[in-house]
Amino acid sequence: MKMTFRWFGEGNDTVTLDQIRQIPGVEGIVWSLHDVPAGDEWPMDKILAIKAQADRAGLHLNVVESVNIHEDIKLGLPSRDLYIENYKKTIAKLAQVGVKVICYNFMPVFDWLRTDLHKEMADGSTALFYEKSRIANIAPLELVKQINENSTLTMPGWEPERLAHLTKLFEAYKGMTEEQLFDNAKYFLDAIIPVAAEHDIKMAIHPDDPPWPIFGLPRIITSQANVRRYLALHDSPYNCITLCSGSFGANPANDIVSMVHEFIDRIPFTHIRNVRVYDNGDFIETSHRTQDGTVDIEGIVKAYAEEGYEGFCRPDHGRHIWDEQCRPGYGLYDRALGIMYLWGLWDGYRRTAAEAAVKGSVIGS
Ligand code: DNO
Ligand code: MN
Repeated sequence: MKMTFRWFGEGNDTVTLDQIRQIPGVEGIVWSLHDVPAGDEWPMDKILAIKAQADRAGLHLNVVESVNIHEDIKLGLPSRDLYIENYKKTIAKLAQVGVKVICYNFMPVFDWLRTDLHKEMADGSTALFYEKSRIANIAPLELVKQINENSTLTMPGWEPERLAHLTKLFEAYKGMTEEQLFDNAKYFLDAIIPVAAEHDIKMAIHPDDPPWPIFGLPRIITSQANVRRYLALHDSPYNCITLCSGSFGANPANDIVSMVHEFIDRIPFTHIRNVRVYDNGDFIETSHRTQDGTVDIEGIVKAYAEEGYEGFCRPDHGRHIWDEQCRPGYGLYDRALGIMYLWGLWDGYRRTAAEAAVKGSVIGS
């Protein structure tokens, strides 16, 4: 398992590369060009600028998260071909700086969604929170207004310039079914995966977060069965997933340990984080520790250790602790603590797996 850390770029992140390089075992950053609109070809000079910064800190650039997909691709409009061509050109450029995995998502209109970015927990820390009934009873624009009032940074996909087009976008998606979204995904994969393969870059789709439809918009990367179907849309070792335990874990019916075992060859990148899901369907993003939430983090890391996982990993969102002022979910402290917990589990389970292998070979001989 190769540890990485998400970094939003200079001036766009409160965490510095010098801090990231001091977290034990972190070898690379998970990065993106956050100021390039979805659908545009990424400019090489901007890519090289990040490369120079990462090189100075001794961190690699192997994982990009995300190269976002233009809505016209998800909508299946004729204009999608232009955006797909741009995507291919971006893939070729990313290969030049050593990128091996591109994380992306196929969620209509919104990326991950929460109703409160600073929900106070019993210990005084704050965390990202999702209140199910609130989503059911509110118009998206009203919700985003309320959330943004309490935070200087918005959720991805909720930027003010984008929200201006929201009404039109909702019109465009009206009546779209899961089946149609799968069809549009297949069109995208059929065009992109051969190019990704040619450049030895794995395309790793992130699950929908939360993993169910919101505001009447379809969502497809929600369950083990749907992942299986997605991987079969274009069957190639380059058509992969980013296994995010927190996103899938928001639905307790998802068995993530089983997903690790089933999809291991198609998981070049994993996000490991915990959530606590309540009986009414609300959830809060807790510390990474198993006992603090409802996701079996121990079981998940054990499954990776048993499989001899060699892919990239990052802690996902963390709480805001020790008065840290940071991008919601992306502070330094709680994510660094999360990494140390993951390493503790990993080292323990790897040793057990190695000892079992030795014992097995002695008995077998
Ligand atoms: C949620 C996060 C997301 C993720 C994007 C990927 O669990 O990891 O912000 O980065 O949805 O495109
Ligand atoms: Mn994630």
